Amino acid sequence: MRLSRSFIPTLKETPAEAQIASHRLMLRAGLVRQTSAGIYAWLPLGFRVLKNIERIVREEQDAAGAQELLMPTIQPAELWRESGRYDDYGEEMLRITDRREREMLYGPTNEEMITDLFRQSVRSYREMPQILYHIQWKFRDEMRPRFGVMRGREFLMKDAYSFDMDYAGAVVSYRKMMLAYMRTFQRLGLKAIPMEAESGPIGGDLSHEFIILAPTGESQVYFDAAFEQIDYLPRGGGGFSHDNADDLHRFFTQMTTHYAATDEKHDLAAWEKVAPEHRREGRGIEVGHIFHFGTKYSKSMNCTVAAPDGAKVHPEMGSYGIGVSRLVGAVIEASHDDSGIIWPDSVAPFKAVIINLRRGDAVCDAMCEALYARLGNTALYDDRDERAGGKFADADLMGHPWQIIVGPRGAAAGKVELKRRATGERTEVTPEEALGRL
Ligand code: 5CA
Repeated sequence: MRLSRSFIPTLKETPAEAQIASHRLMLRAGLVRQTSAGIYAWLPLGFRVLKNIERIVREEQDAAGAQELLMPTIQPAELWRESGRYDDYGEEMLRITDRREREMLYGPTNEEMITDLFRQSVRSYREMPQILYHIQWKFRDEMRPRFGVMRGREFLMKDAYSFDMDYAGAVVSYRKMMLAYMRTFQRLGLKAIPMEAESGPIGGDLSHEFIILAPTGESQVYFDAAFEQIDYLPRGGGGFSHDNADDLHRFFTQMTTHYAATDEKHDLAAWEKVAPEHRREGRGIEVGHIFHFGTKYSKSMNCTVAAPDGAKVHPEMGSYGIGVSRLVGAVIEASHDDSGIIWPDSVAPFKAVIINLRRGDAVCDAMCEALYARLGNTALYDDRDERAGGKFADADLMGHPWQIIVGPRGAAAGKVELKRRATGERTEVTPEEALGRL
């Protein structure tokens, strides 16, 4: 994309309403704009990041054997009356009446709807187990929407639902999803820690939150530094496989042996057993939450599957959420400096920005155009008629992993400057070498 033709409305001033770095930077770099309290429009730069995160989440769900579908945002109230959650959900639920006076709602989550779809179609143990997921907008009329996309009212969630014949099967599904989560967060450049959690309005007896550290996090968290050493994506094989029960057991044992807890579940006696140099504590942001809730919905909604002996069994269920839009903010919280965002390569809206320091100079223009032709839509070309300082500041603010800086002196000698945003390291190279490095 040519910056001169793009819709990336950056701001020079720091918006007064933004209290935390990610919110400030998302507004300043032109990623989002608020359209109502807690509701945001995703502008081209922000939308590219959202799509990249969504793609990684999807790839890891698919790799774990979950199947993608898409359920609607608007749901009938009857389904929620069946489960008993229509009244329980309270003011957070946006209730809507259609022209025929039918009660509808904008879905805050989808346990009821997936259970309904499942009970209509699956009859036999032969079709089990199943894990289904979608990536869809949710609405929760949060009392205090804040911190930008971090706690919005409308937000994008990946929610998966597992159906198993028995508890042992449900535990395998739960572990598979947990592994998919750790792989997902590592690919996003995040160190997320699974912490035992309360299951709240979703219900159930087994639940983990996935927390990343950030000074502006909403809860205080404590964990063993051993988590920082675990590699969920080892190159050249090894690691844990989703399809191997021993691997899943070994994985889950690691996740639950090392100490990790939010303040709600913090256990001082257990904490004191962690070696002092291994104790990590700070504020945490919840980027995912998984639940095993057994037959809570399959029973209340009369969903049954025939077992081999013909008996009708209520499937054991779990649900698994990732805050896709929240992750855009969370990645920025984890990776920024005073000048702006520092995108991990995996989610960056553009791999690189080509900065033309002397627009109108034939050699600079030709070199930039040639680079841009090679990189295409994976690069942003800053072809604006602006002073160098402004271009550098915008490039740092937008946080592209690489900057290819083309100035008249270097260009005359067939060289560009390649800057790595994360380290600030600059090297003089030929355009060909620069392309090779990206
Ligand atoms: N049905 C379950 C799992 S599918 C569920 O709804 N879980 S949840 O309530 O914990 O939400 C899942 C994830 O969505 C959270 O971990 C969080 O990352 C994200 N999330 C929840 N509320 C918001 C919000 N108001 N704004 C942005 N993200 C949110």
